[in-house]
Amino acid sequence: MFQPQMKPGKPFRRLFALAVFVSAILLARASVSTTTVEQPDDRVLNFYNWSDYIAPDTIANFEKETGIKVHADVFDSSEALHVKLLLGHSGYDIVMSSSGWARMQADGGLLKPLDKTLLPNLKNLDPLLQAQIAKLDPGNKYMVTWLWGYTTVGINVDKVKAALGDLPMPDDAWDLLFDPKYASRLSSCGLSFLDSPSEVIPAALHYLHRSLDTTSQADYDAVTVLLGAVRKYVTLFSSTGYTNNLIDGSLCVAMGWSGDLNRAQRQALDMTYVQNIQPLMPKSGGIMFFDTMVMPKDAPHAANAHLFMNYIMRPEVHASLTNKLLFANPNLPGRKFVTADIANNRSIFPSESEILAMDVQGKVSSLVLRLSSRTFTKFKYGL
Ligand code: N2P
Repeated sequence: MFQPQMKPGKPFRRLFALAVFVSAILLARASVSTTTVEQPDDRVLNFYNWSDYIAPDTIANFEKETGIKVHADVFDSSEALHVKLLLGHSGYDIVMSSSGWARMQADGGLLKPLDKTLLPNLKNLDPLLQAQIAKLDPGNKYMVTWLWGYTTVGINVDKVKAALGDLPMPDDAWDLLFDPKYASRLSSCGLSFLDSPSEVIPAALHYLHRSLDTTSQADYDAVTVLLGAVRKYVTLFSSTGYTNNLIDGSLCVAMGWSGDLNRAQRQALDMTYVQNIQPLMPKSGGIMFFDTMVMPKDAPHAANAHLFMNYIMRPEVHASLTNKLLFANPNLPGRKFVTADIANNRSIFPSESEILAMDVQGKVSSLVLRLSSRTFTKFKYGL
């Protein structure tokens, strides 16, 4: 049916005026959200962190002091965080990204650079570690290190000894997970892997003495063969619950993170049926990671994000994270607030030679992501 063309009569003019008005408001709001100037009632900070990765009083003390309300959500893998950032409009002001991922995210325009004038406590961070991070983040433009640690193997000493029987412990702890000779015996007392490509694949590449940043299909094929040979012995894929399973005795060997395994060891000592849990330091080295606070490009409360980061870098606050979580921190004047038994524990603060033996992942690329996620899916689901 023929529709008469709308003439710019009175109703149309009113509609047009309304549209201009609405777009002006939207534009004004957009410009507020891209600057660090906040309204006095914007007393909010949206924070996206790994599970079990903050002390109980960290947020409460910040809220009390600043009147800023912190909304905290958690994730369990770098992949999950990356998807949130790619989709955009997450609403988060600070997210906890491991350095190799954060580099890729900065290159992809997903992050907002720091305003260092708002971060005077950066002076507290160990210059050697800052230099290390600067290899990925030149000029330390985007990342503020929260904590660092390494991926390794944790065991229940008695159960592993019993399950191995006449087989002595291997020279290199990674053998417990990657060599079928050991894994086949340990399956009976529970053997778990972390549940994400970006944790399992680098450890497997390291075990095979390949570069963690490789994009060669042959290297991923070798990983597929390695993992395929132990798949039937894996009883659990977990990045959170594995510590409880070690503590309750339903797991005897787990790929896990240094601080989480150290906490499991301590918690187990408080139980009625004590499980003797031990985080091991593989002779060939663990996989080192730096978890860093970064701001998404569209962080709505950037000024509050800076306040929070500066608060974390206070010596006592950074030390309290380490005291609670048993992961190392980069804060030099904070060292004296770290309890002596933690500061002297080599599985929390490894020796220089242990650090030198470790592998660190460089910048993650989309090709590495594709290759490792395909390889991990084959491993986990046999696809
Ligand atoms: C703690 C999470 C450790 C983070 N549960 C590993 N990058």
